[in-house]
Amino acid sequence: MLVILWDPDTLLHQTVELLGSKLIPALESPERLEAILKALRSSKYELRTIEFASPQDDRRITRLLEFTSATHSPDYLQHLRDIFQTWLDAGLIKQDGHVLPECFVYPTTTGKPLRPPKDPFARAGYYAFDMSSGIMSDSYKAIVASANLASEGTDMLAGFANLPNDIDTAVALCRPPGHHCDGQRAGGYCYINNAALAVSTWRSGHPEAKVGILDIDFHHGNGTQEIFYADPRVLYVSIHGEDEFPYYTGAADETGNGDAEGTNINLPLKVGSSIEEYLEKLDYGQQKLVDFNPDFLIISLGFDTFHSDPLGHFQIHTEDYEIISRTTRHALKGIPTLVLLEGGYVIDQLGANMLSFLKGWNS
Ligand code: Q9C
Ligand code: ZN
Repeated sequence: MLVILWDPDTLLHQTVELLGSKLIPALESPERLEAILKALRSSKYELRTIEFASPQDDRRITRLLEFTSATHSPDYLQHLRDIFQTWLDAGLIKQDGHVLPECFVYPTTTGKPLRPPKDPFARAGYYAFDMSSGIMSDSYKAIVASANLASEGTDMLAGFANLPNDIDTAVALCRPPGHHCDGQRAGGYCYINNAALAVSTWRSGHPEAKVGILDIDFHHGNGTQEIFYADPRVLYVSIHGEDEFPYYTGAADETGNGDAEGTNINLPLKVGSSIEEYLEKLDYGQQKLVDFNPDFLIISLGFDTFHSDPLGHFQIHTEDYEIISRTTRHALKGIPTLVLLEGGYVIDQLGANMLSFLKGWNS
C-alpha cells in the first residue's frame, strides 16, 4: 500500500532566484505543489496531511534536528534558522525581502580552514553555492516541514509510527527539495537534504541497514553524492543531464571513496536523450540496486526530465513516468520505498506526471 504525505507549511516558502541574469520569482514555487495536490485530491490515492508546526511536540522537533545533524553541520542549520532575522535586524531587507548571496567561497592556496564571515551578506554566500536558494520570512518553517515529511515517511515504513504496516511505499511531497544540499550549504532550491535525513531516520532503528538511493531528477544530486561518498552502506545511483547544473559533479568516474568505492554510480545522459536511451540507463541502475540488496530504497523523483521543462532537457513524456515507475517497482519489489519529490517545473503537467508515476507503481 502507498501513502502520500504533505504539509501545508511547505507552501509558505516563496522566494526569488537569479536565472539568466534576471532576478525572477523562483521556479521552485508553491504552485508546483498546489498542482500536484489538485491532481491527487481527485484521485483514489490516500493523501495524508502532516502538520509539523502546530501540535508543538518538542520531542518530535528534537528528534528531527538530531537526525538532520547526522549529516548537516550545526552552524549551517543555525544559519538557515537565523539569517533572515539577521538581515532584517541589520536593515538589509524588509519583512517581505529575500536573503540572496552575492559572494561565494572560492579555493585558495593558504591551507587555512574556512571560517564563516561576520558580514551578513558574506554569510549568505558562505552557506550557499548559487543564487537559486533565497531565504524569505517563512522559508525556515517550510524547510523544516519539508524535511519532516521525509522523516515521517521513513517512520511509517520502518514501523516506528503506529500505522497499518501493509504500507510499503510513502511518497513525501517535499518542497523545498533536497538533493543539491550537501549538509554544509544550500543550492539548486535545496536547503536540507531530505534523502540524507531519511537515511538517518531509518538508521535510528536499523543501524546496520543498507540503503539504496535512485535519483531520477534531471539534475545530478551533488549533495546526496557528497554526503554518502565514503559510506559503503549507501548506494547512490543517479541518471542526469550530462554537463548540466550543478556542473561540477555527476561524471561517471565519481565512484566513491575508500571502502565505499563502487557505491556511487553516476549515469550521465546527453541533453536531448530519448526515453529509450533513458530506460537503458535506468535498467542498468536498477540492476546495480538489486545487486546491492538494500533494506530501504529512496527515490529522488524529479519531473524536470519532462520534455518541455525549462530546466531539463530530455525527451520524456507523461506516459513515460508510468514505465519508469513500473520497471523500478518490479525490479525492487518488496523493499520499503520512500519517494521524495525533488524538481519539475512545468506546473500544468506536474499533476498528470505524478499520477502517471503512481499508476506505474501500482501496476
Ligand atoms: N543555467 C532541482 O531541480 N539553476 N534544482 C540552474 C541553469 C538551478 C534545479 C541554472 C536549478 C536547480 C531540485
Ligand atoms: Zn532538478
